[in-house]
Amino acid sequence: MDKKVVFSGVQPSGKLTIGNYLGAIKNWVELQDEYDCYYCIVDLHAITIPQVPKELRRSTLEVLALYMACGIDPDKSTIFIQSHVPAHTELTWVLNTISYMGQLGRMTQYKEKSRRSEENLNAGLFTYPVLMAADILLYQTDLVPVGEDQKQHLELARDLAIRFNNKYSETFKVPEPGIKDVGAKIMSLQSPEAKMSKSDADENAYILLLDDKDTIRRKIKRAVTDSLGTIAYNDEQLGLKNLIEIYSIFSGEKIPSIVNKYEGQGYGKFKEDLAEVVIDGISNIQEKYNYLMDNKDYLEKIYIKGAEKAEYQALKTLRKVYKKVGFLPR
Ligand code: AQP
Repeated sequence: MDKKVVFSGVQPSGKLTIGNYLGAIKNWVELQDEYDCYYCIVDLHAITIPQVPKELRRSTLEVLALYMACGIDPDKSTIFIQSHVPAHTELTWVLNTISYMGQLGRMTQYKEKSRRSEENLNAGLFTYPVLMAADILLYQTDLVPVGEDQKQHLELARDLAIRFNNKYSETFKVPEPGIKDVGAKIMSLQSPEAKMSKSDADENAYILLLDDKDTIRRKIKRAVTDSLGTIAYNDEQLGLKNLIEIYSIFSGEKIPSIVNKYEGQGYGKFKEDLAEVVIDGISNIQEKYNYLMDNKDYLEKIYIKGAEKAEYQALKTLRKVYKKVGFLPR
């Protein structure tokens, strides 16, 4: 029997945070044996925000190396760069024609990013979720492992699949979201009511997968907590709640056991230990990453092979779509 399909991606729009890792990539690794996985570096999405071309090229390679350093195995999963498979933009065009302006205007990420990008309020920001739907639907995806912030976009991908199927007959699989209970929304270390984001202007708000040990210790020490001074896991102590979740996922220790262990102690000791847990959790990734970045020829082979495999699958779906909408075959 054919394996079910997984698709997910990360934008090469800056260094990856532990939010990207805990909310997405770490979960991807666990799916590789059971599913046919497509893991994409979504560079077409990244240019909806101004990028420096030279840095975008470098970031794309860095994200590829980070995927592999985190445990994505190119022998098991297809790793590729979005712009290398033109079917993504071609399907986007078709899906644009069945997307409603009203629904796109209600997307939270569009509202937030357009507020932050007033001088660059481009149409790409608006149609970003349609491109994301195309990414997913091209591979007849069953499951999309993402963080909580992508839930609304995934809902749109499902709507578009159903709308197209109803209009033209069964064509797309309707994908399911794969969102974990813990770790799906790692919060900013400086404003724990906002999500940790790699494009945050305040670098103390996030921990990067490539931060060095002292930087990690410093950022965790400075993380905003509260004045209650007691270790507890609840919604009144959002900063602490976030730190406890990070501790739990990296260490594998259950949340009640962590709270028990630090009960009666101040935040200082907990933060010190948390820093070491995070450092421990990512030092292996950093080592592998450095090795891979010294082997760019190898990385190139991986993304060329990945694009070939992805394109083969993507074109199967695109041909079907073109036929259904009435395009004459070449
Ligand atoms: N804070 C987070 N907690 C849990 N999961 C997260 N993800 C992102 N931030 C968190 C998940 O990471 C995957 C890739 O995200 P992306 O790079 O495509 O875009 P994003 O969601 O917009 O992430 P950032 O870090 O906030 O990027 P910028 O700052 O460039 O916009 C997704 O599965 C996402 O859910």
